[in-house]
This record gives sequence, C-alpha cells and structure tokens, in this order.
Amino acid sequence: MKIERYQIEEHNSKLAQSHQRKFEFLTQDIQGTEDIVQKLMKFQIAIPSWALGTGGTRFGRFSGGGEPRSLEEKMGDIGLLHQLNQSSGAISLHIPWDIPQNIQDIKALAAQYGLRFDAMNSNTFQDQPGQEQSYKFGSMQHVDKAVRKQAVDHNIEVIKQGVALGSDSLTVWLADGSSFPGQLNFRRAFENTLESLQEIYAALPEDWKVFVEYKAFEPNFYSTTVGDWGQSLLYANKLGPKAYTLVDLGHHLPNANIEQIVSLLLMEGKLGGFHFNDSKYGDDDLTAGSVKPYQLFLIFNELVAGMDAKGMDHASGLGWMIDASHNVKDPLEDLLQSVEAIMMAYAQALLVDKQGLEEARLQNDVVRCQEILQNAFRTDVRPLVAEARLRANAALNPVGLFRELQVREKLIGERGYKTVATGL
Ligand code: LRH
Ligand code: MN
Ligand code: MN
Repeated sequence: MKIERYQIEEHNSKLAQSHQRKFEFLTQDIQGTEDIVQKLMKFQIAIPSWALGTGGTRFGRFSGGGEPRSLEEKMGDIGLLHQLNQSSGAISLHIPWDIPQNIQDIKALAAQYGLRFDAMNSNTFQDQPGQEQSYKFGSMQHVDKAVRKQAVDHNIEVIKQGVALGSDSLTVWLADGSSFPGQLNFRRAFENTLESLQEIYAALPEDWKVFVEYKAFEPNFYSTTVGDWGQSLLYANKLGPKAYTLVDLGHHLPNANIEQIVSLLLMEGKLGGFHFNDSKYGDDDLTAGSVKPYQLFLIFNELVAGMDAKGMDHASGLGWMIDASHNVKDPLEDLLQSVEAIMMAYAQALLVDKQGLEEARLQNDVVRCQEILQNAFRTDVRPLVAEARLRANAALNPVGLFRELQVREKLIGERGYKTVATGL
C-alpha cells in the first residue's frame, strides 16, 4: 500500500478554498503565524513500533485486521502516517518485540520512507522463550546477580543494535518493584538498579543518551523501583550527563502536576523526552489530547518557555515520542489523531503572550495570567497545523484521506484479516 503524490494533491485541492479562508482569517488576527508554521513544519514525533497493532487489555483483544506482521510492515505503516502528515518521520523500536534482522535492508527501507530511528527500548519486564533467568521478581533490582547481569547484557545488546541502525538513545523502563509490603529492601533494590544502570551507562557511545522512564505503579502494586520523577532524577544525576528522565504522561499518580515536573526537569537540564498519551485513570495509553487537552497545552507551555530560556531547538532538543495503545480504534487513525493533538498543543503554546504573562505574574494579576493562557488555548490553531502540512506536501485532513483512500481495507487485502502485531 502506497499513497501516491497525486492522491494527496487531489485531496488538498478539494479542501484548499475552505482551508485558505480559515488560515487567512487566523493570520489577520494573530501575529507571528509564519514563524509558528515554520516551527510546526520542523517538528517530528516518533511513532512507537508497538502502537501499530490493536492493543489489548488483560480481558481481551479485538484485532481490526491488516496489522503489520513484521518490522518491515510496521515501518510501512509509519511511512503511510508520515506521508499523510509529514510529522511522523521517526520510529521507536522495542527489542525483542522488534527483531531487526538485516540491518542494511532495514536502514534502506527507513531511508525510503524518510524515517529516522528514535530511542531504542529494551525489555526486561517479560520473560522471552528460552531465556535463562526469570524477571518475575525484577530485573535490575533483582537479589540474584545473574538476573541483573542478564538484564544489563540485554540492554547493551539493544544499544549495539541501535548503533547499527543510527539511533542515538536508549529508553529503559523497568517493571521492577514489589507487590506487597515487606517483599523488598527498598535501599538494596535501588542500589542494585543503580549499579546495573551504571554498567549500561558505561556501554553508551559518546553521543548517546539514556532515558530513565518512571512509572507510579503496574505491574507492581505496592512499590516501584523507578516510581516517580524524583527517583528517576536520582538515578539520572548519579549516572551522569548522558542520563535523563523520561516523562510518560500516563505514569503519574492521579492529579500530579505534570507541567510543573516538566518545567523543573527542564530547568535542571535533565528532561530527556516524552511518551505522549492521555489518561483518565492510570496508564490508560489513550490518544494524546483526547481526555485532557488543556493539560497537554500547559505542558507544552512549560516546554516552550523552558526551551526558549535555554536557547534549545524545539525540534531536536528533546525526544518526542508517542506511547499509546488502542483497543477500539484503528491504530493508524488513532496515531494521526495523537500527532495532530500534539501539534495543536505546541502551536497553542507558541501563541502564548510570554511577555504579557511575565508582567502579569510580577503584578500578581492572577486573572490576567489565566486570560493569557486561555486566550492561546482557546484559539483554533487547526488552520496553522494544516498549513504546515500543506506546505510539506502532506494531507490537509490526514484522517479524512486515510478513509477516502480506504487504507485499512487495502492493508487487510494485503495482509489478511487475522493478523497480530507484536507489542502490548
Ligand atoms: C510502560 C511503558 C514503557 C514500555 C511501554 C510498552 O507502561 O510505558 O514505555 O516500554 O509502556
Ligand atoms: Mn512509556
Ligand atoms: Mn506506560
């Protein structure tokens, strides 16, 4: 399945007039739209290889059909997304859910689709067939050195694969923790984990980063060894300058102020990147911006402010990744929606009157502060995001074109109805 250039052009020409009207209306009202469009065009969000199939819950999984059966087909799917929005030019692999066999062929395919390899993810939270040691009681925290060594060796292997593919970062998420009080010596678990991470850190190439992802609970329900941003930051600080904290939006306890966490991590130079998704309860992995779009905007507001203060390039300063899963939507449509929501939050954050906000803060004018933020948030920035796509030869309405071209039906035709993509 390939989308032809003329199909995008035909689609865009049908929508051109209406888009133009909305875009011009917005530019009359708002200053600096050209700069925003340019920034949006540069912004790329990595797609996780594990989000291309239908996700399940522990109660069941309902496949929609036509799912990618190999890494090559996953890259094909992301290639389609990227053609539709020109903002999904990167893939994040999860090893061993992905098994990059012929590296040269995989690299050639990536080049053909215009994809870069974003952070590599290791997996020491599941036992693989034939594996010697079990991760049932943790991996890097484990009381048995042999288990810890197996986890470290796996991560070093993932780095090697990443180097061959041209990636430059490793994300470590650990399920380590305990499910009952008394099960774990917290201090020993921390020390073991730190020692394991140090061994991995020592194997990082010069220009690589390691992201330490935290999560409050699940699969362990009493304690998690990298349970929050404080613990992650402790590890990252002890490891050294190549180690950073990774924020997955679904990994906090309810009502956590994620925008404040982001702001302080960025201030400390320790924010590595994101796993974008949304949630109502826990690690729901829902479409970015589907439940709490205002929170997403507030996070981007801190990001833009913090990155500007440090003179960082918005597009390449941090690892921008989606980590979502979909059990009732078409995964590709869902990812298009997530990317759109992230771009909108970014565009809204770029609209914030920063000088006005600082002045209002200095005067303790709380009402004005809220007005300024909400003026930006309540602006319909969709024409700006669409304009960025139009200029990049992407579709004005990606989900619309996906449906017009019957992409899913064609994928089912090619791959069959009963397909299971590897992943969660
Ligand atoms: C854990 C997590 C982590 C994993 C991914 C599959 O909940 O967010 O990033 O690698 O899900
Ligand atoms: Mn994650
Ligand atoms: Mn998660």
